[in-house]
Amino acid sequence: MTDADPAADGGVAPGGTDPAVEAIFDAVAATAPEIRAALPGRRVESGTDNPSGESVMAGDLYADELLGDAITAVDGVGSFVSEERETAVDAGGAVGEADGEPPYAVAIDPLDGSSNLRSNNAMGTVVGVYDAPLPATGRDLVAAGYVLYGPITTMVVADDAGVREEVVEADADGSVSRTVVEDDLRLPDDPLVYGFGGRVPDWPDDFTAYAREIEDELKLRYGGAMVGDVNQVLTYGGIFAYPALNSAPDGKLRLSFEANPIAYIIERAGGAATDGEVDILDVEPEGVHDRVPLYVGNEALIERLQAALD
Ligand code: AHM
Ligand code: MG
Repeated sequence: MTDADPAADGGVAPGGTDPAVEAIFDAVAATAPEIRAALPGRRVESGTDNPSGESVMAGDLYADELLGDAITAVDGVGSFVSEERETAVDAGGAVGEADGEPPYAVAIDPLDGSSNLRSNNAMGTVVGVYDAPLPATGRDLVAAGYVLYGPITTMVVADDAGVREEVVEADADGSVSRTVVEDDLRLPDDPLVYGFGGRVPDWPDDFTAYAREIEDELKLRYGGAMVGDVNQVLTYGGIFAYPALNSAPDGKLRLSFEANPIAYIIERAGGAATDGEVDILDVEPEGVHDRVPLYVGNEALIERLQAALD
């Protein structure tokens, strides 16, 4: 396990987080160096499709198995769902019996941006901890986070107490340490960067008109992995979107595994998140693999976007 395991000694995690929630992020952090080390040999397609109909890379499968084992072993996890799995794994508990109390339902995107495996660019793991059976709205999140496999492995964790960034490192003795490097992440007031997914001819006209304005004001930062691109926005301020497309009105990203956790993090950091009409956290899901357009960033930029799409 990790050096920082508040559940082990009964202590309270930074920010007063529930020890069960902290144990979930301990499990995610403990897995990260192993996932990272396994990537060089897993840059090929696995030959299978996921429930969203997308080709699964060998790295996706490996990360999914490792994280599934680690998260379902945590006391306080009642259910586990993954972008790569059709159905939920029952981890031994009825989720949602009391607000803000375990057992929790944990939703993950094991390797976000895995098409970047071949080109060796950033990727991540996205985690949402819900206190209601899934599918649920983002209002049922009690915490969310992501690991960013960049030049440095970092983990961003958000809960009621705020948003913090940690460096995750494998130590020589095989343990994994979490070192808080930012304990109160806030979006900077003056936004600097933007990143929009999808092909421009596939953008609806109203979004294109908004994008033309933003291109004049901010600098483009788009790397093809939501986690990497959102981390740019969290660091420098700005807006990330995977918009509704003419060919895909619900966009590409998945509500439970991607949009909700990212919206929760950005909102806790002082920003805003919308599907173009309502706050992402209020979007009512029909199924756990639902897709949703996602626009996140500084509040003023999201307000302008919503006005542009009205
Ligand atoms: P994935 O989880 O299957 O990798 O898909 C999600 C990724 C996001 O990280 C990224 O924002 C988007 O898909 C990129 O899509 P595209 O390749 O269409 O630009
Ligand atoms: Mg993804």
